[in-house]
Amino acid sequence: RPKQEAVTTTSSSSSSSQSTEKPLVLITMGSDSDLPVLKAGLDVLREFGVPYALDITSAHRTPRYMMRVAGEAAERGIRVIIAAAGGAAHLPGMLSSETPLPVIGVPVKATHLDGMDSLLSIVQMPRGVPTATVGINNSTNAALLAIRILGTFVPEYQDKMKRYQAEMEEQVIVKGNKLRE
Ligand code: RP5
Repeated sequence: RPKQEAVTTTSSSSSSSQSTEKPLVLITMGSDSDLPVLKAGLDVLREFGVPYALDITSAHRTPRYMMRVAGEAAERGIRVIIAAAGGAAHLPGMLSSETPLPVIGVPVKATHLDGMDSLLSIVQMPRGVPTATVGINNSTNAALLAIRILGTFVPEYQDKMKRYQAEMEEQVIVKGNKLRE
């Protein structure tokens, strides 16, 4: 079985940020070498108190396991999948093809092509298999988008998102005020 990050072991096939709560977001990646890029997004999910599961599901090295995880995600109670991959980044799209859940792809800058290969591999999906795509290495936005999706049916997350946006606005205004002084 593919290696998993040692967080808190749950009864599922992955790990969760909160052992008592069922994960709502599955964060998976093509390789453990993608994990540093996902760190910022994991921090955001923790900040918002969103239970998540982590996994490694390579489209090329573990295709059968990847399809099994995708096929079982919805019945496990997962509501959004975040998938990071670099190079020929087929993971997010393949997950999308096997699950009815929203999938957010994070292109990872893993090669000499500066992540453009990953970005184009993820964003250019055929009609019928939508896969949201954030900027190269931008796991922060992947997590924030996942929380916005959860916020459509969990008021707590939408309230936290409103506060996050208000704080962000305030910080920029304060910086502008300082520049104008
Ligand atoms: C992709 O190949 C992974 O998502 C990773 O970004 C890249 C390199 O993987 P490793 O060779 O570091 O395992 O499948």
